[in-house]
Amino acid sequence: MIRYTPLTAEEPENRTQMKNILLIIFFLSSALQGFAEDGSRLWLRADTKAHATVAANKKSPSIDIAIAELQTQWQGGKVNLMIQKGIAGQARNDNHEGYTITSNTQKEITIKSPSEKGLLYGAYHLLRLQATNKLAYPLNIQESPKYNLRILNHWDNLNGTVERGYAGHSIWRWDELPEVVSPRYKEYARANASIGINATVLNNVNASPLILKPEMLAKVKIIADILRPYGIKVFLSVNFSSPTVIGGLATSDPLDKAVRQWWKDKANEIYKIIPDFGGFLVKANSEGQPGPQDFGRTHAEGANMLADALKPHNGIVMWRAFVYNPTNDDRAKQAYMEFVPLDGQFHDNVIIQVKNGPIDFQPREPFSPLFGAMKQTKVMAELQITQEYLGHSNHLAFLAPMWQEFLESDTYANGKSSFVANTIMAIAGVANIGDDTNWTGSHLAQANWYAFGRLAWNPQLTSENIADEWIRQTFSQDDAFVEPVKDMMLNSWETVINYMMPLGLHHIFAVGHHYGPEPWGVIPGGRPDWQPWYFHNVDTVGVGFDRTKSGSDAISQYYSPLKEELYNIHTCPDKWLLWFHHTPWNYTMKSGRSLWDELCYKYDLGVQQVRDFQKIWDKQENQVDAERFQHIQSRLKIQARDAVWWKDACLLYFQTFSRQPIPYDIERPVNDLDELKQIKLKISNYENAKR
Ligand code: GCW
Repeated sequence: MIRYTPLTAEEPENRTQMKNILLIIFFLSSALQGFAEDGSRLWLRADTKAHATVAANKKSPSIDIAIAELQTQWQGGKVNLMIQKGIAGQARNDNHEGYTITSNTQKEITIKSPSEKGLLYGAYHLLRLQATNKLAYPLNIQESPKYNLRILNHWDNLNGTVERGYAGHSIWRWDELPEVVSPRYKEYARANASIGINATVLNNVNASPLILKPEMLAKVKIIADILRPYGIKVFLSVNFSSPTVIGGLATSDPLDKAVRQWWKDKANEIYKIIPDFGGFLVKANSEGQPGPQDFGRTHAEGANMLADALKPHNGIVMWRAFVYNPTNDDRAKQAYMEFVPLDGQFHDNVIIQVKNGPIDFQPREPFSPLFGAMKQTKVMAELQITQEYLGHSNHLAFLAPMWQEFLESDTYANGKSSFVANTIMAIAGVANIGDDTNWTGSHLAQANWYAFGRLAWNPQLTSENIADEWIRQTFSQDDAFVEPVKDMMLNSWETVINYMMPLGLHHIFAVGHHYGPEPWGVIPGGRPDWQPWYFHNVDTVGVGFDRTKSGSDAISQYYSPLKEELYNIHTCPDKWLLWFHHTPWNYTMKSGRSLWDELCYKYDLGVQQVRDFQKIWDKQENQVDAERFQHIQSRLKIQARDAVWWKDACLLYFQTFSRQPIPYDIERPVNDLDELKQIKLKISNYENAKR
């Protein structure tokens, strides 16, 4: 018999009993459903009640973290952490971040690395194996990252907004720093370290010169101090006009002596307070940002000036190749035209940061021809984790398959097989992180942060593997949950492409917010290369951008034999057809259908796939806590509505040119084109779309 203790002596016994019964019912029901979950713990949700024995042959802040993580979470026997120079094989890399994990028995495990950071990574590896049920003894693991620099780029402004951020405000509280230090900085560092991210750029590439003021640097220092033991270096985006704007100089010309001195002094000032500062990220002469061309100088002259200032401190410059001007030349060609002639002119601490595709983070792009083209220059890839063009944090789009398609693309540089992954020496990802409790605006978008880190460490990991790991750590080990959810995630990127921009269509977004469809969009007086028609070129003959010799000939920037494959409309892969060819409506596709019919089927398929996601997810109701279940369910509803919006808008608009019926076996439009044209979402570059 259960006896209830009265809450207070004064309360009548039956009321107290009633209260207690209610309390018990509440606890029982939350235990049955699992506790309410807000996503704040990301994929780091292991039980922390272990009391493991951990020994180390050195003491340091990073090793202390490794010890604490293992002590509280490791359920097996003793773990030895050993700094050891010259460990073997694959665990070696220039950065000394590799490690080995070995065991004879479950009772004793040894993690070795030449560096403290390597031991920390090894500890997280071991805990990941435990959290995903993948421990298999004896352990004999050798790991080292493919790239030495695995860096997040925050597009966070000093006023707390995040450009193309869909997870609330910036996590960096500049107004409170340096006095008030948010606990989130440490949680952020820990999450990144657990997946091998080792650097971060704190502020937007559309950079305010004010970031370099002494009072801001004092705040940056606090963040750098917190991230350091987690093996994360801090970088800053800088504005090329800083010498003029905050230094009071008459010019910011990179060949001017006083300007060069200003940057040297600034670098010295930074390194005095942040001795391991990483360096600068620069967006120059792009979308209105200042740059060396304002003074008749080249990108190389601009980058080298900054590189010279950073060089004595071992700092680097990441100089972005995202440049394009309203000229007569195809926007897709411009970065290559600008940068290839400069090959060989950049100093060795400059890395050119190139977006994965030649335009701008579209749902799907072929790789940028700059990869493999610069033989004497260091090149790194820039991926976009935040879903600027993939439905913001409303739509499910697991991006590992996109990044993998990119990294595995063969550039054929130098006339031989040469994958993108081997042409680059670092990877950056534009962060999808904000101050929302769940960090990324939606629970499922956390998987993209996770996948970025894992792929930057090892680009050969499969998307399936990454999704599996993430789901098991974040939600559940139960295969009945893991398998369908993994399937849904793995199909989600292609699904978004299907209902937004199949067959190589690109940039037909509503101008400005990049969320909904506006293939008809016109910005009166605006740049041609910001208008959707520039990209789809629809007419009564067909649709698509002609990048063959009869058009812009952007294809010529690729190597043989890829070039020939792309020139030929019959061998050009369907997924890029309308990227490279203005294709007639009646062109017979590989499926045997006409282009028009194929387009209709693709859009329809996208809609059906999202409906399937809803079914898959709704079935999981008993497998997952109510809070996350409902959150994801509501996001999928938005996605399903948006998919229909996209399908109807694009098909009804393109139909006014194709003048053919939408095949009768697919779902009929439920909207009218004129009504769809009236939709004007009022969203800025700084918020998630609400509809
Ligand atoms: O994708 C575009 C975005 C801009 C962004 C720019 C860039 C930071 O729409 O918001 O600016 O790319 O990458 O510089």
